Amino acid sequence: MKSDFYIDNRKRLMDPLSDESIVIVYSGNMMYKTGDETYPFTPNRNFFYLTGIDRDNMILVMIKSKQTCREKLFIENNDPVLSRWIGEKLSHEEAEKLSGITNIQSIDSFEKSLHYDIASLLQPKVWLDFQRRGWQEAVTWEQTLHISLSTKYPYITPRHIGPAIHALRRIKQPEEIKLIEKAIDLTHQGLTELVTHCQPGMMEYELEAYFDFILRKNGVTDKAFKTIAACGKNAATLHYCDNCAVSGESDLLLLDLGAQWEYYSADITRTIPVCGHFSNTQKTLYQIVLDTQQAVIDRIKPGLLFEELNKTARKELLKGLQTIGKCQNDSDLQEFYYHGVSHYLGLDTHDVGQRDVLEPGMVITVEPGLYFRDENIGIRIEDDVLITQKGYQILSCKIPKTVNDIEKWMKGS
Ligand SMILES: [Mn+2]
Repeated sequence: MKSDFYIDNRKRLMDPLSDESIVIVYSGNMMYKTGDETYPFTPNRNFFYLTGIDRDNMILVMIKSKQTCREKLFIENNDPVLSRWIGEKLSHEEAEKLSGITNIQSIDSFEKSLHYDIASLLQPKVWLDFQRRGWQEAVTWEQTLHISLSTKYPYITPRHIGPAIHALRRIKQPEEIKLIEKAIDLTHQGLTELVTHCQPGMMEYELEAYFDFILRKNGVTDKAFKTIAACGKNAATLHYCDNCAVSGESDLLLLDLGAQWEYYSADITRTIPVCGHFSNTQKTLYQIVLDTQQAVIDRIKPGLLFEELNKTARKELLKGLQTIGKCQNDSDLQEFYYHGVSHYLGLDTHDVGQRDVLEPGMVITVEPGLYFRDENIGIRIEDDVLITQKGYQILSCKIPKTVNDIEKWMKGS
């Protein structure tokens, strides 16, 4: 991705903010694991969206004053001794090239610089990214800064910048859609490797390994989320990812997986028969899910309420289950279907932003499912769909999903 993309994102974020705004976004900390191990670092996606940099402990500061915007990026200094162990830190030149920010400073001067910026404004408004998943989560860097600010500058009340960045991230630019398509293509290749090696008696993790091999071979550094390779009854657990059971001859195998490419996610689900062909019962149930998915996709166009997608999915699944006598009314459906049908897709797999009205440039998943715990069956079919001016484009349309196409795909044709 060129730095122009990030320059434009910063501009679009700052333009609507009032004069004397200071926006501060942190890239994130390395998370401690055990002993002297840390978890692999992944950047705060809002920081990445504004800078294109995926290193820890960096601070982006943007100050709007007299209708002009100044930008600074604070980064760690290189340590010649440490660099022999863990490599060089990002240089000022590299940081500038990636982000398009020309004012790069040492992180040691952040506090001094912030005081100067605050003191230079009459009524400074400070914006921080206060993203929080739950009450129990650890105190974040932003909250620590908030406490310091409130103590030292009691007239400042920091506000939450997250929603404004999320609103921008909902609409994908053409270059972002290309990266999602790349992630989908790699996911397709990995899936093909998996399904063509699938044999009864294999462990779920063995099947997963075929997918992983193709991703890694193509330079993928991380997956969009933990792969779900779930046989039989495991598929009825929505986020099953132990992947440690043996696949049975008559099982369906649910595969919910995705590559990540330059931090953009693919999110695909296919359900295949382990032995290579669907039984008649499996076909009937599978077809209900597939028809439902098509009915939901058919409705996609700008202006449609997100909630309409869920309503359509429920209506179609219910209709299908009524014809085979498994359901009477909508309240019975809860037994067999218990999740939403769509979410946004992007820098996060369950991407950010209000789920209200569909607009061109959004990318959503469409993923109806049916789960029959008593019969050891879970079926879900998921595609990634771009909202266009006129309607939609299925970005993952090349990945087989009809009964016939899946059986052919598994044979390697
Ligand atoms: Mn999904």
